[in-house]
Order: sequence, then C-alpha cells, then structure tokens
Amino acid sequence: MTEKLLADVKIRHDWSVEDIAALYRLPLLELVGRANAVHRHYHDPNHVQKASLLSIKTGGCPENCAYCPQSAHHREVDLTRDMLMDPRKVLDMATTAKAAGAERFCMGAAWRQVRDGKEFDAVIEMVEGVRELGMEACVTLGMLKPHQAERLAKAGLTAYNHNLDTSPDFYSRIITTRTYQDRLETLSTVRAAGIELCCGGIIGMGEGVNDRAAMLQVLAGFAPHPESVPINALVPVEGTPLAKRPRIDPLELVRMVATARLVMPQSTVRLSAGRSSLTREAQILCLMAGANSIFYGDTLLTTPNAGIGEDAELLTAIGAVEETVETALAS
Ligand code: SAM
Ligand code: DTB
Ligand code: SF4
Repeated sequence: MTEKLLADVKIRHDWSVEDIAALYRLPLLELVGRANAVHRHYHDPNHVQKASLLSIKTGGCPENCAYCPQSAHHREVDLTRDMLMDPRKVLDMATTAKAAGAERFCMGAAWRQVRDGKEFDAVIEMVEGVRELGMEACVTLGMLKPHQAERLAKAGLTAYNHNLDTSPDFYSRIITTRTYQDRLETLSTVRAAGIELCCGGIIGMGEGVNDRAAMLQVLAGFAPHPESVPINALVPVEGTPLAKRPRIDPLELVRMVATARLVMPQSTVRLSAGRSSLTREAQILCLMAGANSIFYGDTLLTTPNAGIGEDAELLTAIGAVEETVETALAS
C-alpha cells in the first residue's frame, strides 16, 4: 500500500471541514479508490449486512423535520397514522426478516421523545424478543433520558439510531422544533449507557458540499466513531416542504459514502433511504466506495425500498450471497 493510502487508514477525530470537503471533491476515481482501500483494510469487502426496518409507530410526530412524511405539521401528506404495534406482531415480522436473511432488526417510532409507561414497556419487550431471535436490535425513538437509555441497554439493545441529519449551520433550515444540541445530548446519553451509536444524515435537501463535510466532521469527532453511519438520499415525499426537491445525482451519494468511509474507517456505513431510485450499478459503486450495509425489505419506514427480489439479485451479482438469500427468493 502506498504511503498516502496508509495515512488514510489511521483513525482520527480531528478532521477539519476543509480537509473533509477536499476529500469529497477529489477526482471521483481517486476518491473511490482510496475509500475502497481503506474499506478493504478494515472490512470483508464481500460482506454486506442486511438490516430490516419496521415502523412500529407511524405518523403524528410533533417535530417539524422538513423531509419527514411522519410529521404532524405536514398535513398534506397521504399517510395513515398508526398506534404502537403489538410486540407479538413485531416479533413475527422480525422472525420473517431473519428467515429472509436480515441480521439486524431496526424499529422506528415517530416520537419526539420517549415517555415512561406502557408504550415504552412494550418497546423493551420488542428489543428483548429481537435479541432472543439472535439478531442485532436497533431502535429510533427520538430523545432519551439516561434512565431510559439504561433500560434499553439492559434489554440488550445493540444500537440506538439518532441522526444529525445535516450540518450544524443548515440544521435550522430543516427542523426548528429541536436543536442540534438536543440531538448531541441524546447521543451522549446513549453512549453513556454503553449502547452503540447509529448516527448519520441525509443528502439532497439543498445543503452544500461544505454542509455535508461539516456533518461528517461532527460524526468523526465522536470518540469512538459511531459504530453505524446511515447515509440517506432524500426521498422527496408529496406534502412535505421538500417534496419538489430534485433527486440527488447518484454520484453525489457515492462521494458522500466514500468520504464517510475515509473519515470513519471502522464504522458500518449504511446505504439507506433513496436506494430504490438508484441503478444496480450505482448501488455497486456505493458498495465499492465503502458502504457495507443495506436496508433489506420492500419498505423503509413509510416509503418504498428496493424490493427483496431486486436486492437478492444485486447481492448475487456481486457474489455477496448467502443461502438465506436463496431462501428469500424461493419464498
Ligand atoms: N423520530 C425519530 C427521530 O427522528 O430520531 C426516528 C424516526 S426518523 C423517521 C429516522 C430518520 O429517517 C431521520 O433522522 C432521517 O434521517 C430519515 N428520514 C426520514 N424521512 C426521510 C426521507 N424522506 N428521506 C430520507 N431520509 C429520511
Ligand atoms: C435512517 O437513517 N434511515 C432509516 C433509519 N435510519 C430509521 C429511515 C429512512 C426513512 C425514509 C423515509 C420513510 O420511509 O419514511
Ligand atoms: Fe418525527 Fe423523526 Fe419524522 Fe422528525 S424525522 S418528524 S422526529 S419521526
């Protein structure tokens, strides 16, 4: 490995926004080449983790995130609200996801924050059940207090998803009902309870390259780095303030994934929302650039995902195929 590439594999927490933006703007093949070298140094390049996603409580959220179809502020969105699901139903779905090859089960609730009581007790039961199935369990429930994080840790929760979404500067253009600082506090509460962090963001909301770099700087500043970093491309949903935003150029997503891989070499980088509008080849470029997980299943939380059949074909095409994928195709 050349000296430059060896320098790239070092774990650092002191990146400047300028240096991250310079990586992002490298000639594409140079960027992907460097990211791929770092990726291969730390990860099995043929393993793509399949995570399954389920909305356990849908819609009616009091926050006003401009991208989100589940915000109660966006009344024009065509979405049916749903109460918290029954844990037995959730565990049935986790069992099906496991049989289809998912290694991780992620559950999302459209809450501003967790409240103690029956609903939180039910979520704890879901986490325990998913862990008993032998899968990794991740939840995203909004803001958390320390005693709630401790209960989740005790239930065996693998990771808590709480995204920064964008840069500190651009944040107030997207959400005004809570602050960046609120997000950072929940993230430190999660860490203090010994739960892994799943924390990333969205591109394609009108932010610039420097905003993308600034978000990566905050993420890479965490010590240790978040174990999991979801990179979402905005899915513009009718009725949300960002409905008319054009879909991002897939090569911007490739650049974002590659830059995330370079500044957080050991993290699992998840190619998340927006994948259904990418060609197979664009997805493979993202995997070359360092993504090593996909959300697997026909829906994300409320929007369509690439189908399981298509994903099985994708994984077969790259040779990252396991018997379980064959099972999924057969069923
Ligand atoms: N309420 C919780 C919260 O915000 O932390 C959890 C659920 S929220 C839907 C999880 C993440 O999904 C958001 O932080 C955002 O990054 C992503 N997301 C939501 N809507 C999206 C969209 N239309 N396109 C891309 N990503 C989206
Ligand atoms: C994340 O960063 N992306 C996932 C997961 N974490 C919870 C959610 C994507 C949601 C996309 C819009 C929807 O389907 O509602
Ligand atoms: Fe609520 Fe989360 Fe959607 Fe924001 S992203 S409106 S907090 S469900």
